[in-house]
Amino acid sequence: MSFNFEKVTLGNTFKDKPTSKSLPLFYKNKAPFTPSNNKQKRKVMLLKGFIFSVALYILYFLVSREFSPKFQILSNEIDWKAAQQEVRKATLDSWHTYEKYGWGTDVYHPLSERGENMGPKPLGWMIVDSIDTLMIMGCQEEVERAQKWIKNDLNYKFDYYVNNFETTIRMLGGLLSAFHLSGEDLYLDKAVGLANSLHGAYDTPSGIPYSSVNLKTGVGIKNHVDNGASSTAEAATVQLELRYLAKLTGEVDWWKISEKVMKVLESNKPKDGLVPIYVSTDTGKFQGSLIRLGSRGDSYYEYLVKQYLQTKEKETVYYDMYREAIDGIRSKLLRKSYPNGLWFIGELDRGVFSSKMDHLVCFLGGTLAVGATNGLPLSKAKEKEWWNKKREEDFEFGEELTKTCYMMYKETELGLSPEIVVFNEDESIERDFTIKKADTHNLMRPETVESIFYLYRLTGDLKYRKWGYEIFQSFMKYAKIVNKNGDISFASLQDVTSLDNEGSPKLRDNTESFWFAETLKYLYLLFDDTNKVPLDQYVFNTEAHPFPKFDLNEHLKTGWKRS
Ligand code: DMJ
Repeated sequence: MSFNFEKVTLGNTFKDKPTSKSLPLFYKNKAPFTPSNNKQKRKVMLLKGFIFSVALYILYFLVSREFSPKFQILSNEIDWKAAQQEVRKATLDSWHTYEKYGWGTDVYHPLSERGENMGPKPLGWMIVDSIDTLMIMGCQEEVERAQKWIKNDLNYKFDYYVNNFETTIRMLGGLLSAFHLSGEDLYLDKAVGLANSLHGAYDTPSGIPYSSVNLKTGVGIKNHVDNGASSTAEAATVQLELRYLAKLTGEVDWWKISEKVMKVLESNKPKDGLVPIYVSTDTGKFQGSLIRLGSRGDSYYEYLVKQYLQTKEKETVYYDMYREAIDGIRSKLLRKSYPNGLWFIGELDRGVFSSKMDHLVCFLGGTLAVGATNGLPLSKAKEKEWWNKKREEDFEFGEELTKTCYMMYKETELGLSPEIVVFNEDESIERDFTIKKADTHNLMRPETVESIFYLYRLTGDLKYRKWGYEIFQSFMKYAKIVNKNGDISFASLQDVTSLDNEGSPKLRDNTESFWFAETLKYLYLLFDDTNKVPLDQYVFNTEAHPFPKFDLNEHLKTGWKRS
């Protein structure tokens, strides 16, 4: 088999190299040296030496203030190529352990060293979600084994109910990007088979998909809880995948069913562009009043702007909806914590604000940044005629939110973020956020390193690489386990606020597939100097599977207008 790595390195113009903006001040402002005689020359040199030392000291002072003693090592030079190889090695080490003890199964338990399927047969949860990460990292042998497994052991026609959204973003998304990166028809064939099995989920009175669908019969079923409503984010986070499938196969139906969902959601005329997190499959009306950018709400906002980007900024209807939503988030959900003024996004229920923020919300920093620049480096975007104050503000918002998310790691005992924090606005309390006992876990989620990756790519500011490296180091220190045979795995953490009585991290017996699909991929790309997967040519789906942007045509174009 052959991989078309040409494709992933397309547009290899080193856009992510630091720009002059990120160079030290003394380097940028260096004046031409024109001494009139030797004595004067020596004086000038001495003076320069002095200024240089002072500048170095100030720089050192600022850097060591920024990074707490825990991360002091990072004030020294980091070899980014080596950092990238460290990420690749961590990926391969843990992948090999999965191959050894859990090969082919959907769920891997690293403590008990066993795999398990979710249904009667495997869905490829681990392998399909991870294969494009292995391709991007150039892990040829591992990809070959995964491809063989997909060819021989993966068949989506069996009697089992899957979650339509999760299966679409992870499995369909994984197969489509594997097809794009490798050019192997196998992946597209499997993607079409899977999409056909999922199709029944859209067969609802409103067009809003059911939460679950039977792979064999194609019959969709309503959510068992929440009055049968689907999550808004789940309904509105299948569009990138279905549109790309339509583009590749020419089957316009995929385009239409995904577009219909957006039209129905929009017909609710959400106030300030903010949507409640449940929607009825019968009526297409929102249910309840809880609004948040965490679970069940998050990727609705992400896919608004990404649908616009995917189609090379031609479908402005989605940008309009996004614009409205971001303005709504800014006016209704954005606040600053006390004492350090960290920008955070709270939740709203029946108009009542709560300062709780899920780690899941951390995707928004990167989305805001890439949405502001259309995937161009910030300096280039600023030269475009479409650059404006709103985009400038979005970018700043993205940077501030990403800083907050980084602080959610930096401020815990283990240097890893909890699942949820509660921000403080009370001036009598000297802590920016607190963590409830039930929320101290960390599933090795990607959202913060995802945003850090976007911001590094778009600004070239090395601070972002350093932040990403710190987080990676914390995973290496606390989530990594080595068994008696020397096999390495990474496990979710039960509690990022403390160690157990023996001084060891408290772990959960689970490795989420998004650890491979997203967290490790974004870290690898963060340290990449070759602009792999250029952001002006690709959109990442919400599970970090990259799809190329493409042109509309007479069949694939916006078929609706805002109500
Ligand atoms: C992933 O499956 C996706 O990133 C999704 O959008 C949100 N949750 C997980 C990762 O945290």
